Amino acid sequence: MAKKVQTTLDFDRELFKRSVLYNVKTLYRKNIEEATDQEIFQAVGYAIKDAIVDHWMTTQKEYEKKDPKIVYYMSMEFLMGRALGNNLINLQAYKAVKECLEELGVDINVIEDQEPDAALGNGGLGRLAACFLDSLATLGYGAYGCGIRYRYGMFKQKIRDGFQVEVPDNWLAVNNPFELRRPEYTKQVKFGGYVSVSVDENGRNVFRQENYQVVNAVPYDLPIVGYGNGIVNTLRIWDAQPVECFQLDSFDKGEYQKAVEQENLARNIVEVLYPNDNHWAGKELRLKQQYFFISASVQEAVEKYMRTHDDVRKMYEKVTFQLNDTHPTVAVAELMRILMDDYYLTWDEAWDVTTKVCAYTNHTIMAEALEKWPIELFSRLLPRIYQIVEEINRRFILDIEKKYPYETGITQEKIKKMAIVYDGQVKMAHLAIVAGYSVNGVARLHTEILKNQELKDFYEMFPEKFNNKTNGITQRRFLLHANPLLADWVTEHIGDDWITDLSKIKKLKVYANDEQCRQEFMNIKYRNKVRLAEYIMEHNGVEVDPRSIFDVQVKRLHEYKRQLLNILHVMYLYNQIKEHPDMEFYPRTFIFGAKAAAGYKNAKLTIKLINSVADVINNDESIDGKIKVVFIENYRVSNAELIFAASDVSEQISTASKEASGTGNMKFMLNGAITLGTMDGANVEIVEEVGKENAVIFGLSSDEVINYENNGGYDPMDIFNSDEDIRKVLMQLVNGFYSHNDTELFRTLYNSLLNTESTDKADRYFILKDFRSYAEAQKKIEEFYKDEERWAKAAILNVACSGKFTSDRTIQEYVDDIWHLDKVKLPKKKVSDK
Ligand code: 26W
Repeated sequence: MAKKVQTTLDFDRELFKRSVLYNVKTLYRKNIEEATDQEIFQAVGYAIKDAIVDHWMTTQKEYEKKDPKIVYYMSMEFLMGRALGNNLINLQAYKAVKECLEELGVDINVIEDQEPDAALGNGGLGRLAACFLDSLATLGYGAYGCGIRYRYGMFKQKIRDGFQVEVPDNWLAVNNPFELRRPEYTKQVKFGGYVSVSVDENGRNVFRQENYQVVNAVPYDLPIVGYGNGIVNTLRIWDAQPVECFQLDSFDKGEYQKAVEQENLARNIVEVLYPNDNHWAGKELRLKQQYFFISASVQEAVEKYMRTHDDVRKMYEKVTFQLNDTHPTVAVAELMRILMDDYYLTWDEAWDVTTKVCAYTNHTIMAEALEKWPIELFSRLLPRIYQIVEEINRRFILDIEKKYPYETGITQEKIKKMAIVYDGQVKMAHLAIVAGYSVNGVARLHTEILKNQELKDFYEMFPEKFNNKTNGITQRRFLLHANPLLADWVTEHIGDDWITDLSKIKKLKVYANDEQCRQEFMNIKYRNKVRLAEYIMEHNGVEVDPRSIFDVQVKRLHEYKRQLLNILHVMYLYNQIKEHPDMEFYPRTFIFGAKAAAGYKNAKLTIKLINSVADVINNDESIDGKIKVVFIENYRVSNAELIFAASDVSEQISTASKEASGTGNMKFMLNGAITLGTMDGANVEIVEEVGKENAVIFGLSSDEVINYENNGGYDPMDIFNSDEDIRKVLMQLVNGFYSHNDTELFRTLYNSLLNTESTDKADRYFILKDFRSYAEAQKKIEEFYKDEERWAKAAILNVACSGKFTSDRTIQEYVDDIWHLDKVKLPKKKVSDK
């Protein structure tokens, strides 16, 4: 008899192995020795999906029976990463499957590596959505993720000659064994045309969209497995299909044209994820994508509710929509449209439902990220939706006039700042705030900035809507799956409660004082560094020493995140070592990973700079390998899991006030890295939890930054003129030192820091202003690391104090304060032990 393994899945080892062999045979007419790794991945994927489907059906039946309130998490992005390993973890079947595969002569790591990442997102916002789905299922809340099944996800990044090259991510090229096509839930989505108004027999106005183009939205469901509780929720992503309308015998020229356009619309709409992070490009196709998945999702939500209820006016009792940033905000008007045009609710009735259903999360204060659609485009594409938005705006302006009557003298100013439609534009954030019953930021500091600066006027008008929900991450993926050595070590010491209740991890604190534990901990870190060093050797051909400090900055490339500050500091250190060859220096490996939006010049140039610096420094034998610089190609969820586990230093160095929260910072902390950061986003709360002696903080505060900004910036030339070391580094950008004597290659980076023409454009992100403080902080890191005992203590304390940053806590707060969902428990099944 095989060993007993605790799983919620009625996990039968023999059945699983038979199922894998059977799948290999029927899918590929091969036996397992003949099958490729990819084929075995497919076979394993289907075997696991089979097991999930039973739980999926049971869960959905239970939801039908209990009729709990559910949340629709509406998001343009879900950055799921790989599904296989995560599903096994949450089914509590990982170890059993690993052993079964071993018995079949198969290495589970090799099989996991066959799966392409589901990279349907850019960065933080998309990965947050994925963590939230994991937590919702684990906590037993009914939830749908609603999104788009992009044909091409986030581009794959290749580095050629140090430059980023974007390669299409054809993630569906082979086949996704976990997805389920649900054509029976197809919806029609209408674009363009015009709106006709007529009066029906009851004297009601009837609004009809005419002469429109229509696209079919076909859903694909992905299972979201809760940890150890048998719950399986659904991520529903929509594919676009042309409607069958070619009647070859009966069309005139106009119809033919329209049919071709319709088909093209369907073909284009879900083609590709826009690879912009924090930058709004205003593309027509992007608005089409937004309305496409929102219309389909809202239609489905209303229909689903009405299948088991009879009064749509009470929909808010059972349904809530969370809008993940403003990208899904057309949901507000789409819900109004359906309620009024299809269910004949009055405006006031529809508004009552809508404003009790929709809630909005803000993820950024970067001005260039704000969505403002030109009226011309918006009304042409979505004529009925635009009418509704206009009416919402008209009524909102009446409210403004009531709150700030004309005798106050500020009415016009308020209207100008707050109107939804103004100056030829539709402002999506304003629509989300006015129609939403909740507006939340994603870290305490971020929410305060929203209330006191960015959204001050709205806060004044609707103080009750504003609340904070500090982000979190799932420890199931980012510790249990990503770092099995540390996960096992934690469990050995404090038991496994932390997997579903991360607050328990504080029990680790006492072990920070235990010499043997510290050694065990550092040994695990070392082994994870070896694992990453092997990955770097394989992918970069660079040898790095796992005994050096692994100093890591991985995140999207953006000027406000200041990868440039990091690499300028590396250039400075290199100068120091060259000038003082005998100075004390603890070996350091600087690791970067980042994708730049395809059209973002300075970001792409920063990647080139990092690679150029790497080239020079890594090949300079005179420095004895004291510094290595590595740029990890194609940073994504799957290699992130390796990277966090192996990091000593977590670089979180955004200009204070700019990073809404950050979530990478939490993943590093959970894996025992020390934060080197500014007082920005969730760093503030990280330091609060772990204590400032266990992190290294530097730089301007967010108040100081905002102050400078309100007073026209500062003059970086003062620093350039007075600081010789900084000047030398800056000159190296334009004297060809890192560019084979090409003095122009990095000129725009140089100009972005110093542009002598106007001070307000120069160094917008306070890189030079913070440089010295950063360099000192880096020096502290070195001293800190050399004190092995203190470092190990601090690293363990970082793990032990990470409890707050689980997305389980975040989701519970959303449930308590915003969603008010009912928890569902499945009847416990007996665990089998075949
Ligand atoms: C319209 C273009 C665009 C695209 C993406 C604008 C804005 C975005 C996102 C809101 C950018 C984003 O991912 N923001 C990040 O959200 C994370 C989750 O809350 C935070 O942790 C990050 O600080 C924030 O930058």
